[in-house]
Amino acid sequence: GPAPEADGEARAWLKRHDATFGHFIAGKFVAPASGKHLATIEPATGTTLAKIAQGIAADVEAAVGAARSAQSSWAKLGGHGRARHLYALARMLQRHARLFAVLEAIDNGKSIRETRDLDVPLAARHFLYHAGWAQLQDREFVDHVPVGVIGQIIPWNFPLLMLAWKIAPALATGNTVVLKPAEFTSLTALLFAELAAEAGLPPGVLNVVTGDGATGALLVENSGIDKIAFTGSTEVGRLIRQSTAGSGKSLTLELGGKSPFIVFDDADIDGAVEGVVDAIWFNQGQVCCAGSRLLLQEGIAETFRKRLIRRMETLRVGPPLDKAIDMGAVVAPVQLERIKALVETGVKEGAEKYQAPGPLPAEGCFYPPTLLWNVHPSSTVAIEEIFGPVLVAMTFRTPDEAVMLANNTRYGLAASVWSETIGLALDIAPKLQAGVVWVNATNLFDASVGFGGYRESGFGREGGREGLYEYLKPKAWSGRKARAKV
Ligand code: TXE
Repeated sequence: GPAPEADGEARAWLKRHDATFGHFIAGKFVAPASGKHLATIEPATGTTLAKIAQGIAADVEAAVGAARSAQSSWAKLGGHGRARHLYALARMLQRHARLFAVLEAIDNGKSIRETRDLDVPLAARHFLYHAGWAQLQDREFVDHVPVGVIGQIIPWNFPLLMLAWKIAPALATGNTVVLKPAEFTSLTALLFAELAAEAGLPPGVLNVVTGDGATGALLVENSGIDKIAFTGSTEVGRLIRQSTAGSGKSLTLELGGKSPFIVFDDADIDGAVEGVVDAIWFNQGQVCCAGSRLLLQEGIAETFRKRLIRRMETLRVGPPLDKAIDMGAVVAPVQLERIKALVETGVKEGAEKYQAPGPLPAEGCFYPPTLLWNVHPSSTVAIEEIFGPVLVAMTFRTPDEAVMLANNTRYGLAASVWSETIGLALDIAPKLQAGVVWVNATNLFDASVGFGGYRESGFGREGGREGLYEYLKPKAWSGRKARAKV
């Protein structure tokens, strides 16, 4: 196969920082107030990649203060001025695309093909898209003002892309940000902040405070924050909702999912099999909108199972920098253990287990593409988000039954419908309780489309026009001269 992607530039960047990082506050790295660091592990090898700062209240306070000081001049810069910065951030990502792609692959465990072709270009696209909105802002949004200082907490599955989803709309609309990346994957956020400052982003507009969940909780509780935007687990989302209740802070939550992938008898089966590969084995299944529940109409179930298993035989799991692999490593040992335990439960509760037979690397957090067949809708694995490369399959007879099974979840993030009958697809799509529905497709993301969930998948949207309003406050104003005669 092709040679693995060279990691020299990423290693050199780590070395330049002695593989030890402070927080990024007011335009520069600062040592953590606690003096304490956390190790961040390379999931494919289990070795320590770098040490990141453990943020405490003093760090959060300093970052919020820097964001507060920067906010009014950032807002006064106007839409056009901010657009220039957002374009510069997009160009910065494009210029350093390879460095970001390699660092992300090493830090997260995901494959270089994905970081190179999806994570980094989609992140750049997000800044370009929001630069466009920023330019329209001075005229199109005159009855809106920025929310202010935004605390943003992101997960480890798409570290750079989630950074982009969070900060691009916030900055475009005149807010400043304190970002808390996930403790497993903080490196691309730190690199981004450093290069953003070099690209001329004013100090304090983007601050990065690293640390674990305790640091995140301190950010949520900080009284200088006007809004929290969170992506992560439903459990933590619930805690954040409780702790912001009554505080005057606004909140958006993008949480877990258990999204249905519905295949009707008349679907293009090969297309749908490829769709499944994308839905559940992309990013090791660590995707909030992963199509993790396969619902098959009875007439094609057996054919589908055979073709899917044949396709699984071709999937390769291996080191993230190997360009020939289909799946890299899971993010951390704790996630690997969680996946293993849930699969065991699934089997105990009656599922048949199929796994891709390809070899796994001897070291590191690797788990094979897995199919659990004949899963009962009330089985644990049909209900819980596994957040790994594990697909659970069940069958249905009628379209009504498909809708009922699909909606039989506390989540409501995404859904995917496969049928060659347009009338059937158009009938089913509106009945699905999900914020995003794909027809004969899956896992499509675009900066211009609002993404977000219903029910326990959270509220608020990222991307599109609706995503902008999450970072704007309506402001009705009038004066004597403006008052209309009645
Ligand atoms: O998520 P957490 P974890 C789901 C998925 C996964 C499970 C556990 O099912 O298996 O969650 O993952 C910060 N106050 N998803 O534990 O803890 C944390 O530091 C404020 C789905 O890693 O939610 C990190 O930055 N912040 C999901 C971020 O929250 C807190 C993506 C997310 O971590 C905090 C990730 C607290 N009390 C996990 N506790 C998706 N929907 O995309 C933690 N954090």
